[in-house]
Amino acid sequence: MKALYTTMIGALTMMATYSCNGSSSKTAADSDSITAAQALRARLDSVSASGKIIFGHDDDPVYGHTWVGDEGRSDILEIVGDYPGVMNWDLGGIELGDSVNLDSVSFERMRAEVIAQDARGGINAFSWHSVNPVDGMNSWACEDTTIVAQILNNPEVKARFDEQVRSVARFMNSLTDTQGNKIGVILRPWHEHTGSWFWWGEKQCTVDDYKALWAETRRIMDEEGVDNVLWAYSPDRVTSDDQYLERYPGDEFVDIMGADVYAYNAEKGVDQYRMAVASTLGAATRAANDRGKLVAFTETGLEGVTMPTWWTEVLLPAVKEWPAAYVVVWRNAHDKPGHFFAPYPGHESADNFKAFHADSTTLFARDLNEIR
Ligand code: BMA
Repeated sequence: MKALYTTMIGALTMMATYSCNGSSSKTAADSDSITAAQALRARLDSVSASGKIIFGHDDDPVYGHTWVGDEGRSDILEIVGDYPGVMNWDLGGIELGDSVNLDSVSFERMRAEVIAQDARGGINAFSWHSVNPVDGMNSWACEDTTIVAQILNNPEVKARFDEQVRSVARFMNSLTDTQGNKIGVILRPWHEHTGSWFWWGEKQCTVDDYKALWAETRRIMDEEGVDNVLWAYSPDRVTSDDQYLERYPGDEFVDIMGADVYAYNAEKGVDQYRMAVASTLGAATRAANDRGKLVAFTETGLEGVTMPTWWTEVLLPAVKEWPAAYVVVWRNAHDKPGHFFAPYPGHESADNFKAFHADSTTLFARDLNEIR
């Protein structure tokens, strides 16, 4: 029943998008009848239906492999002449009231770039490497296996968690375009929970507590009136559909079935990567099809892109085999020389990335501007 309802809403919002596209320049998000989240859902549905995939990059316009803080730059733009279609941003640090995130990106600049990305037709997604509300240690401090249980059962911790989530809600609610319309975005909390490297990981909380963490997050966000968010669920690599769905919080909380799968090693790891993509993105696809949800390859990449043909020989075939609405590669750090997942001008995979961009399957910001 739920799946049918969701599909109908998707179809209705798609009709609204198309009717708005006809004679006026109004976008679906301008319509009073649907939320910015529903309008974004309709756009992503039409991308999925076309069999194409949007390319995305984390922190794309705020720093690159050799620069930081410049305006109007992007390693991707400097190679292919266009911005990625999806930009991922990380909210880690917003829960502390900090003005910059955990990677020193200012939230003011982030908001400005979200607005700019939306204006050029692109899409924005968010992850959240939050500190824990027990002792304020970062996401990766996972020795304490009681954090989630304390959020749910200890009133003082719960109150601190509540305020952390509200700080995210305020940021989401502040994302408006120049006409004052809310911008539809994707939020992907409590990600990679099938691993055990974050305080919300598999060994750090029970199945029920993980699901309750999601429910509590949604309850608070709904209470704050956040209606411009599509919610993505994104396990790290899994080996079965059961494992993919073991901690799934429920159809009422999730819009996008995601998958985070990294390649570990260019020489020996390609086959293993293909298998991990097949099992994890495959599980996401089957789960999404059963429920009328979207599919996204929410994080991937080969650190240092150590294989010059990685784009057309590994990533492109993978996304053609497992179609998703978008694929995001992680950041090009400016202060950690080997920590990059997209090419930059002069990198040995840059030409191959041009071929990936030129392939008719991949969509970048300009392509998206044409289909809104
Ligand atoms: C990780 C690394 C870290 C970074 C974090 C949040 O995967 O890139 O350096 O701080 O993501 O962006």
